[in-house]
Amino acid sequence: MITMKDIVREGHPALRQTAEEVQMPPSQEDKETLEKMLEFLQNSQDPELAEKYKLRSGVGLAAPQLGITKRMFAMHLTDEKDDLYSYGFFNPKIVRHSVETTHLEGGEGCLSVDREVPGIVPRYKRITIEAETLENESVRLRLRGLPAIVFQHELDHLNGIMFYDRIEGYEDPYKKELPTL
Ligand code: SB7
Ligand code: NI
Repeated sequence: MITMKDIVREGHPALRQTAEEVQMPPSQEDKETLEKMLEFLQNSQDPELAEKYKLRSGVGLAAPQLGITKRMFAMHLTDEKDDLYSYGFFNPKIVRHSVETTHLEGGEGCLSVDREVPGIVPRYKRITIEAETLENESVRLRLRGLPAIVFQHELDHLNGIMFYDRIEGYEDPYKKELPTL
């Protein structure tokens, strides 16, 4: 099973790379990785398992966070209506989005970031997405609210973007320094 030691942290190059498309149909190995990612999220939200294995609670996990630069991520959360959004996505993309933006009042966090980074992270309020699922289905979904925010946070990981890159005026302390001459 995946635990916190499998998750790479800031400074790891995988978090700054553009991930590669996953070949369809996915290999058994890619499917198993994505299944384990979804399982990690479920475990991390189970108080007993989280305590037992010292897991930080997460609603999303992208393959680059395991050092795997492939375009796949898992999300597992319920929205304000208690509808469950539990998916493993291959090659996800946003095909349409609102002009209107939203953000989480308390900002965002990341399992690859071991510190609090305060600040507003603007996200599209509504998105239409397309992806291949773990169940080998092509889906087109409309997301809003928290599921839309999480999808955008995870999609950013596939493009080497960290949530704080979107905070106005924030400087990345892990940004590669230019060698001093
Ligand atoms: C707040 C937290 C997340 C997404 C959007 C807002 C997910 C945190 C876990 N991850 O690091 C997933 O990449
Ligand atoms: Ni993250």
